[in-house]
Amino acid sequence: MFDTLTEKFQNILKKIKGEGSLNEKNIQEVMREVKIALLEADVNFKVVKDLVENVKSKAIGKEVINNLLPGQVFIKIVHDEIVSLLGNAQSKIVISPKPPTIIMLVGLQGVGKTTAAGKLALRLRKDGHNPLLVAADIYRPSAIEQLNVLGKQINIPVFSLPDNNVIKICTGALDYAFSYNRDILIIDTAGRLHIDNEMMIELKNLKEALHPHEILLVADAMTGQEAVRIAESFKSELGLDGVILTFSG
Ligand SMILES: Nc1nc2c(ncn2[C@@H]2O[C@H](COP(=O)(O)OP(=O)(O)O)[C@@H](O)[C@H]2O)c(=O)[nH]1
Ligand SMILES: [Mg+2]
Repeated sequence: MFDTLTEKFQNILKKIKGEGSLNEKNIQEVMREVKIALLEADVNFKVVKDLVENVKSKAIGKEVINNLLPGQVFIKIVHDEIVSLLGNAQSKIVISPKPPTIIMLVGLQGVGKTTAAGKLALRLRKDGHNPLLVAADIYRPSAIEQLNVLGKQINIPVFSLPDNNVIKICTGALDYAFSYNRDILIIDTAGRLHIDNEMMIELKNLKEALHPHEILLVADAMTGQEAVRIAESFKSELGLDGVILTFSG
């Protein structure tokens, strides 16, 4: 999603870079294109409206008009607004002072949980941690194997048990982490095609048993407003500490 958006913005910005001067009229035109691009990317209408208003008033306020490099000033204003729209605040994963830190990855089937588990493990290892991947997706026969293969590729241990009780698997993983000094558990949970009660109950039980430090939702950014709806649902049912967006496009 953001790739197409970035491309569209680049084209729009190229156009205004070429303008000798900017005036209220061409600012209006550019902002109309920015607005269409954002709406096509399924960004919430109200968010788009606010962004366009902010940029317009800042552009005029900062005297983009008559500036020697109007395009540059304007580009910076638009850029800053988009960064703030997508979220300025960078929050780090909370690492528990008492290891192991437990991170639960949740989300619907096929959104990229297992892949994200691997990426997260790599990132945390770079930061000096010793993560352990935990195979808690017990319904699809290939899911455990997929995590095992991934773990081998990136040389990070994977904990699994031939058991159909996810709580047992995860407490087993905790014991393993204590014994082998793994300071972070990344739990790859099972998703479903749609939000269903059974999945939520399983996740709630797991949460109650493990007291995870972080519950992160993995969602597909390509699904736009649908991803927002899913996030809201997980947030109210289970509670979320963060979201990992994947891009299937
Ligand atoms: N293009 C793209 N594909 C992804 C991304 N994350 C995962 N995938 C692919 O999406 C498919 C499902 O991913 P997987 O991690 O198995 O999803 P899970 O069912 O939620 O565990 C796999 O074919 C992945 O290679 C991503 O960020 N971008
Ligand atoms: Mg998976």
